[in-house]
This record gives sequence, C-alpha cells and structure tokens, in this order.
Amino acid sequence: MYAPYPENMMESIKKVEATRAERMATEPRRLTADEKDALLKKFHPDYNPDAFAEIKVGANKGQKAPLQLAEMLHSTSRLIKDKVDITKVDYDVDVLVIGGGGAGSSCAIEANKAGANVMIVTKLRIGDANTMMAEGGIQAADKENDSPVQHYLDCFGGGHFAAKPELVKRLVMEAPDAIKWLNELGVEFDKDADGRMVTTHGGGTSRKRMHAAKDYSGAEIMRTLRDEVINRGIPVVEFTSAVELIKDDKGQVAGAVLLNMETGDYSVARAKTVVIATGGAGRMHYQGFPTSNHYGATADGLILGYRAGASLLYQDSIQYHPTGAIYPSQILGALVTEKVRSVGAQLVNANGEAYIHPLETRDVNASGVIRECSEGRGVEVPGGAKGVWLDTPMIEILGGEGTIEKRIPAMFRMYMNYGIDMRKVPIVIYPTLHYQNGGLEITGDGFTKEIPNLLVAGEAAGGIHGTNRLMGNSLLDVIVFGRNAGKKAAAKYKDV
Ligand code: MEZ
Repeated sequence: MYAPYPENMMESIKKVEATRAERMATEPRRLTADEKDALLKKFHPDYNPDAFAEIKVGANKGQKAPLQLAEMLHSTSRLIKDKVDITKVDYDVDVLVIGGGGAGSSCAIEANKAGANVMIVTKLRIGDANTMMAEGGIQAADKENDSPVQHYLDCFGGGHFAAKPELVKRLVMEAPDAIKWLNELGVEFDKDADGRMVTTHGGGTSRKRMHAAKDYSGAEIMRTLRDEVINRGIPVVEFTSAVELIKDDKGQVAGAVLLNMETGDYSVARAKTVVIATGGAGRMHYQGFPTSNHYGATADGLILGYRAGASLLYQDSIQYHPTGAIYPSQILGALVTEKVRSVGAQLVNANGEAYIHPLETRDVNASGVIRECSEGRGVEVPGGAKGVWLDTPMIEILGGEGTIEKRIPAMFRMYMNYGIDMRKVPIVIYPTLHYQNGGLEITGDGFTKEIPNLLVAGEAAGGIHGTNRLMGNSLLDVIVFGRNAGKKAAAKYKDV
C-alpha cells in the first residue's frame, strides 16, 4: 500500500490542463475530410476511400486486419502492373533494401561491406522508423553471470513458447557481437567509471542485460547507423515507396516497382536480391488502439510480401506496450519507456495499491492495467477514459543511483517542456499498440520460404518473439537480422 499522494498533485494536474486548453485554442487549422481525400487521390490515383472503410480506426476488425488489407491491395496491384513498364529499368542493383530504419540500415551496411552494389529505398526519410521510438535499451547476454542460453530461455518463455527456435537462437547467439558492432560504429552506451557497459533489468529478464544510451537508445542507434550509411556512400532513395515486388519467370524476386510519394511517378528497380525491412503496422490502429509507432508503420512489407506469395505468421498477435500516456493530456498517446519501470517507477491503481510487479512481461502488465480499469480500480481522467498511475516520483523515493533527470533525461526534458515535473506528478497510462509479433515467415537464415532471393528483416518478419516480445529484443532483432540479411544477400547475389 502506498503513502497517500501529495495533496497538491491535483493542483499541478489542473495547471497543466489549463496550459493545454490555451495551446489548443491556438492550434492551426486541420485538413477537412475532402481536402485529405483530394491529397490522397493525387498521390495514389487508385485510392478508393470506400475500400478502406473495412479497416478504419476503431472498426474492431480485430487481428485479421492485415490479411484483409493484403487481400484488398492484391486487386489494386494489377492496376499498378498495367501502368508500369517493368522492362524499363531505372535502378539496377545487386541488393535492394526496402526500408530505411534500423534493420534496413544494418542490412545495407553489411551488404556494402561485402562488396555488393546496394540501394535503400524508403517511404519517408532514412531513420523515420520505429527504431527511433524504442527508448529503453537493447538486450545482449555479454556479462559474466549471464549467457545466451539464459537469454534464450527468457525469450522463449516470455514469448509463450511460440517463437521459432532457430530464430531465437540466432537472436541471442549474435547479440553480444551486435553490441560490439554498434559500440565500434560509435553508439554511446551507458558506461560505469571504469568504462564498462552498464546493464539493467527489463520486463521479463532474469539477468541485467539491457544496454542503454540513457533513455534514447533507439535514437542513438539510428543516428549512428544513418551516419554509417551516409559515410559509406550507400544510395538512399527517400520519399519513395516500394509498391510491388517483381518476380522473374522462375518465380525468383527480381526487383520492385517504386512510387515517388512527392511526384506520383513510378520507377523500376532491378535487383538480384531484395530485403523487406519495412517495419511494423501500429499505424493501422488495430482494434481502435492508439499507438506508439511512427507514421510510416502501415504494414507495407506484409502487403508486398503477401502479394508476392510469401506466408504470414502470427498475424493474430499484437503487442500492447503497457505504458502509453493518457494523462496529463499534453502527452496523450506518447510512449513512456519501460526504462522508467527498470529504474523504479511503479504501476498504482486508484486505491493507491501497487498491484503488480512493474517488471512483469508486457502482456501481463498490459492486461493488468485493463483488469484494474474494468474492475473499478482505474483512475478516471478528464474525458472519462480510465488508466492507472505510473508513479514516476517513486524513482527517486525508491533510491538507486542518480536523479530522474540523469537517468531518463530525454523524457524528463520533454515532460518539463509541457510543464509536467515527473518528480512530482504521476502520469496516468493505458496500453498502447506497440509491436507486431507476427509478420512474414522466414527461415533461420532470414529468407522467405516461398520466394527465392527474398529476405525479410526487423519487425516485418514474424516468429522471432513468439506471441510476446521482451523489452529491448526489438532493437536487438533489427541489428541481428538486419546484419544477417545484408551478409546473406551479398553472398547470394553473385549466384543469381
Ligand atoms: O523494446 C522496446 O519496445 C522498448 C525498448 C521500448 C521502451 O519501452 O523503451
């Protein structure tokens, strides 16, 4: 049972609420629905708002949504083929990487190192990716009291024994080298006074194996990878989406049709191997949930792969991050990194009870929040939504090394900019759609089973985490499977 909350807490909350009201009053005009449709039609001539009604936010079509989307776009794909002459080649490369996040960049770096002519094509800009959003850290069993076997057991159990063993094995065995690689590329991991990397616990981990760059680990990793891609002179075609894979008469992947999002022009990339590294699908807002994902996370890779004939795995399994902010409302929808629970924050219901261990796995913590709310122990926020307190002031009360500002500086600063002092005001949270556990099915080597020379890396691939992912294993997965795809693609293109 907790000590009662400070009496002035509601005062602080009222103050930030007033600031928000002021800001909203000066908010710029938003596009009307007609204006939005006109814009979409300009860039996607085949756009048909009625076809999209099926997957509208809140339609609660549940976890079948990606399949519905894929089936729907299967028919429009024929239109693209009619419009584009695929014999007119605009780009001719050995390895085409679709996606400019952590997986795509790691892949391109390794392929380039191995001597392949590699090109990245990305719908937004390089680094606009969920890699940026993973704040808390990256896991690797590289300390004396730990081992990849222990890491394997944590992942396999945490993922409800549903992961593909050969994928988990690659993930954990190559994790220590992934950290070394990132460190050598220039990632500034947290270190102690003797220069040794500091590791902490994350949800569901039996050992302290979370390597972090404060609370901006993903951004630090992405910054480093992006610099490396640029320094190596790897061509990056930005604001260009791959809309269709091209296969040759043997059924092997042979390139992709690309769409320039700014001009609406199509182009053709011929490639000997193709890597799908397009990330997740959080922006599909399955079941009407808010999401922690970046704007580009719209299931693109799943659709590309599915339309070309690759199988999907565990599309019925989505991860909800337990701590999406719902109050104060300036930060509505923002991800509150799991790192805050690693360093002492607790989940507390309306009765002031810390009802769960904060470092339980994400599925347990997320369903715990929903249970507390549905059984009448939720904290009501203005507007009537319910959540539970994320008691960040506990970070300093529970002790440990360093102040909140030092341990989670990025989040602390961001909240301060909104007038919220995390040392004093607990935040109200509710689960937010965070990660697709499923994706395109891959073999232990990262290839799709059905389409020769097509690889998948990162969140677009399914089966690595089973039906629940542990914190810090996504940053790990993008590096391990991204690097693997780059090496495999580069080894393969010479035979094609
Ligand atoms: O692995 C993640 O999803 C992650 C590190 C997120 C976070 O809470 O920071």
